[in-house]
Amino acid sequence: DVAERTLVAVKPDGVQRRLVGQIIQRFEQRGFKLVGMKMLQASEDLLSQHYSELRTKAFYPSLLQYMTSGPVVVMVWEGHNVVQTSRTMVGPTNPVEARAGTVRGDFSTHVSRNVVHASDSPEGARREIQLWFQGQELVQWDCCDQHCLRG
Ligand code: YYY
Ligand code: MG
Repeated sequence: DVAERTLVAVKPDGVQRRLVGQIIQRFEQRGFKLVGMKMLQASEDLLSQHYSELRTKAFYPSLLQYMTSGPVVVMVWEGHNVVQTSRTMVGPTNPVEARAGTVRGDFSTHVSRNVVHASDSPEGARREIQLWFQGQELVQWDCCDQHCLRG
């Protein structure tokens, strides 16, 4: 029985602005467990699968252009209610609605440069994790504090 997992990605603007460390730190300090992480230049093919639900939107071409403009850092985080909690930590899609204290509320102003991705549902997370990671890239390990955190 595997605990809930979610996919979080630092988008090209977040990598360029050297925000990777601060974003990882927020998930670590919240109490989630990192079970996969890599940096890559995502292909248009991968991103078109990742964002397949958005392909009819007007912003889709520029979204793909932006997401392929540089490397991303993709992570899988595990823990109790990690999908919903991560969405709360990341904040609303449009930074104008994102409160200080959220990643988008602290680091972004424009919806097209909103620094991070986080899966929006457990089913979406499963789909996205399979898309971005090979099974053997995910690490099962015991975190020494997991009994305190009920992770
Ligand atoms: O899940 P989340 O990233 O918060 O938003 P989605 O509705 O899934 O859209 C994905 C991505 O598309 C968003 O993070 C930025 C971009 N986007 C945009 O550029 N302009 C919009 N009006 C809406 C979304
Ligand atoms: Mg989304």
